[in-house]
Amino acid sequence: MASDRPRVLSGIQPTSGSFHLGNYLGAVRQWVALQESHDAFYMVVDLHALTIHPDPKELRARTRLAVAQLLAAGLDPERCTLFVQSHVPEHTQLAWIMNCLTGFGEAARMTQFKDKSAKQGADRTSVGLFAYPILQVADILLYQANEVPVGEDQRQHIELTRDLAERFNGRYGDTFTVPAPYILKETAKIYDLQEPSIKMSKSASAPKGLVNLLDEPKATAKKVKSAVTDTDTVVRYDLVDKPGVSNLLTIYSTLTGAGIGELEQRYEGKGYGALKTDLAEIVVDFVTPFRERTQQYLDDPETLDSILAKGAEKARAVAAETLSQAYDKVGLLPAKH
Ligand code: ATP
Ligand code: LTN
Repeated sequence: MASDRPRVLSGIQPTSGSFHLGNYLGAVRQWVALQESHDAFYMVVDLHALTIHPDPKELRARTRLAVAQLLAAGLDPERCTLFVQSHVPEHTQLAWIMNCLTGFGEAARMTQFKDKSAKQGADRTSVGLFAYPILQVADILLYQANEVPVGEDQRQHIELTRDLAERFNGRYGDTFTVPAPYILKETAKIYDLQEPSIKMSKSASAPKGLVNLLDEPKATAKKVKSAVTDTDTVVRYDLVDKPGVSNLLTIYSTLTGAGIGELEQRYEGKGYGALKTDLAEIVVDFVTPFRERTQQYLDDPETLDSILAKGAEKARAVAAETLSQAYDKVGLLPAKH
């Protein structure tokens, strides 16, 4: 593998029966592109998923499903390292070191934690949810990643990663690469089709606002056609005054490669109906083969398992090396074999 390439690393949770359009356009699409130019590590973060107490059978099934969807989206195990987080025990080991380096107040300021714990109430919020971003820090630092391709909602967690890498390096000597977020401006935040002021999200969106890639394509077409726009009729990109239309233009532009300006011209005088009808067809043309490919991977669990076994082996080689450096730096006594 070309180790002179810059390294990228990212992860996705197996917490849903399907990826949604926000996951794909905001993150996974970039993962696919970056495997051509970078030394790429991608994982399904099953340990992070435990913070929402999934049913054990469902978690196992969704972990496989997430891998199948990543392959269907275009990840190629010959071009990237694809693995499951819990197959590499070094993640939780480095997480402990990072826990000890993080201030309580610092962790309490993470906005995703604040939002989620406020929704659930303090009694139902686990220490795991509190420490979630710190496990993510360990995920990234273990691989000495230069860049982390994610959506805008993850920016604060990458900031924390940078802070902890610098703190560790300052205290114990240079050990970790300080990573940068890789967030594409155009697709950093895909919005809910019904409530274009909030991000499309598996946990916060109502079904009509959420496009799941594995849904029945006909139902998806209907959702796109009934997306909320505004009372005007002009197709123009304007996130402040026309968030609904702008979101549709972003999705259209990213899936087809057409520029936003070009689309504004194409739909001049035609109104929102034409835009939505065409976009519905574009989305259906995208999800239909995606569903088929996902199913094919699911139908062949042996191939899936062998991809994951190779991925874990490659990941572990890197992770174990970093962990042993970190253990040594903080002063843990090495075990003699
Ligand atoms: P939740 O909202 O329930 O926390 P999610 O729908 O954001 O979950 P995740 O599994 O947390 O899904 O996200 C996986 C990746 O997809 C992350 O990189 C995240 O930034 C990105 N992502 C999620 N939703 C969007 C969105 N609406 N627009 C752009 N990127 C997104
Ligand atoms: N919190 C991330 C998932 C995640 C991640 C990572 C992303 C866990 N570990 C490491 C990038 C790098 C999310 O998408 N909700």
